[in-house]
Amino acid sequence: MSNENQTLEAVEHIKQDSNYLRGTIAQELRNEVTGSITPDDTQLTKFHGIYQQDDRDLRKERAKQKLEPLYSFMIRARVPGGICQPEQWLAIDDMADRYANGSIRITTRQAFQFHGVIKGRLKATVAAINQQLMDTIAACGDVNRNVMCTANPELSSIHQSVYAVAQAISDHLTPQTRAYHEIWLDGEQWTADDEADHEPIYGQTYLPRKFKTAVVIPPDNDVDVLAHDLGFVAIIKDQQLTGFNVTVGGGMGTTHGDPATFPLLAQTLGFCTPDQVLSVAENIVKIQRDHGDRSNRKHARFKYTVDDHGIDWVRQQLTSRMGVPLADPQPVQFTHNGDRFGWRQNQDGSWNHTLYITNGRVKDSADLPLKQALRAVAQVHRGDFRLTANQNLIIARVPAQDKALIEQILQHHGLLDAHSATRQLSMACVALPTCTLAMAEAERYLPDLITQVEQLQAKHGIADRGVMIRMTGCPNGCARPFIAEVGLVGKALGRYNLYLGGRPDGTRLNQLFAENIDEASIIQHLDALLGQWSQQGQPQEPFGDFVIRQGHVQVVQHGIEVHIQNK
Ligand code: SRM
Ligand code: SF4
Repeated sequence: MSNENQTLEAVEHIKQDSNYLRGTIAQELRNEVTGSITPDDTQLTKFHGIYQQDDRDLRKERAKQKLEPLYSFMIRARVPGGICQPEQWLAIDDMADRYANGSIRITTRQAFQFHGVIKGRLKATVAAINQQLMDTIAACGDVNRNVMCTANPELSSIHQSVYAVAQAISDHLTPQTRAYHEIWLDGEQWTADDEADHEPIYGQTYLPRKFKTAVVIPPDNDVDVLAHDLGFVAIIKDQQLTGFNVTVGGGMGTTHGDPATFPLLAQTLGFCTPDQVLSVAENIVKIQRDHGDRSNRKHARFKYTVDDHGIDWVRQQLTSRMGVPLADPQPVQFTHNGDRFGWRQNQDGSWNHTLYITNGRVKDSADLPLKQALRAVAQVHRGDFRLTANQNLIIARVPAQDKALIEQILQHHGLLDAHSATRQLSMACVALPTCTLAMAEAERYLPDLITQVEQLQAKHGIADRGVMIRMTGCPNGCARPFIAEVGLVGKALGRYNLYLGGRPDGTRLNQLFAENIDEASIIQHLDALLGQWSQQGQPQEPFGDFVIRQGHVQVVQHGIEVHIQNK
């Protein structure tokens, strides 16, 4: 392997010494002296879908009182392709109250998150998730994460077969270690006499970094396939799935002020048939396992492996590992990366209703009993639910005879209120108070900022037009801000970098327009730009295209240009 002579990152040693992700997690869970776990186990629990956090709103106050931070854990449950059954929804709803902070978070990768789980409840929560035929292993960590799949298209046999591919990739790339069952599900305990565990795909040190896969059905690009390490773009001819274009090397995460880090869009590698998909996925993962940079986690994502070696090198590697080359890619066109809201009918006569969920947070508030409403829906719903990659929820496959009942429940709870197109397109990551890496607010702030943008749009007579605004509390890019028409990326409390120029189909990176600005300045810039768009924009011209045509930002050819301000 080409990693052998590198000075390894500390995490590599932790993985190596962990006995396939066991570490001392089991013992730590029994340690009642502290609400936290050891730093090494903190790294390892990520592979089990668990992040140690503390309430950042209370950090200073607790330090003043000489108390340890108020530790709790975030647990992420994988939901491949975002499909979940009503019984599972009811169980998730119950778990949120029983074990966590009462809210459910739908993530930008079609998974569920619970926040505020205390150490003593971790095991019961993971066990409860598994009882519902979901799991948390590989929801985080240096492995392939929850596999995404287009949620949008009206249900058809094509969607079913594409979804089956996403599920198969997910199963194929799930770590095999028995540690998960031992620690969380009281599975048979490993003893030193046992034959060693093994990981046929990953090996003992797993991947150099997280790895993300998405499957998409054009023309929708709701999963933002080009932001992924590995993508499968379904090619459909005469209502038949003929195969997939394979894309590699996308990713969003960057570090402020470090020009060696940048977002990248994935490039197309070739075309594979449905029966080649698992071999492609496995071998791409193995290329990254063997050639990813284990000496520098900031340079360890597959996007850098692809960028450093070039796409032809990746092609050669894949061909030599598979024994056959991929075919030439097929032409593809994406039209949109948002969701389709409201009622839409499926080919079989059943219905889907897509609900806008503010930043994916499902909870009850004084003005919107959202969690109650969805519980009431789940109690009568005979289809399923789909979590979208835009943090929204589809009540899917509603039999025609149940449509009025579901509508009545939604109406009764105030969920049919209209939202502006801009709000429906918006996304914010979690950020404060739970995210340890947040530099600024996102989820708790974006809704208010959108209200101000709505006022600007109304003032300029363009209230009905949608602008895709995505906000993150730091440059890690969890709400994929670098492909938004307007990206706001946290720099410090109350201050953001403003990026402009993404395309509303997820196929173009944006570029830095203004750095480290506060709310007044954000509003001032958007006021001027939206005013120009209303006056000088061509009919149907997206805002992202307009700002480029006007020269406010440039078309970015390579991710390295994203942070270069176009003066
Ligand atoms: Fe993320 C780390 C939340 C999607 C890039 N992300 C984190 C952590 C776990 C913070 C940490 O490491 O301590 C955040 C937990 C916050 C909390 O309190 O819940 C976090 N990421 C999220 C979620 C929940 C955002 C959301 O609002 O939905 C998303 C969970 C997805 C899931 O279900 O698996 C989430 N994260 C993403 C995405 C979007 C995507 O994958 O489509 C990205 C950008 C794409 C990419 O990976 O390049 C993303 N998250 C990161 C990074 C930067 C990775 C990098 O390459 O540099 C980090 C930090 C890291 O890994 O070191 C990070
Ligand atoms: Fe946290 Fe940054 Fe991700 Fe937001 S983008 S959830 S602040 S890591």
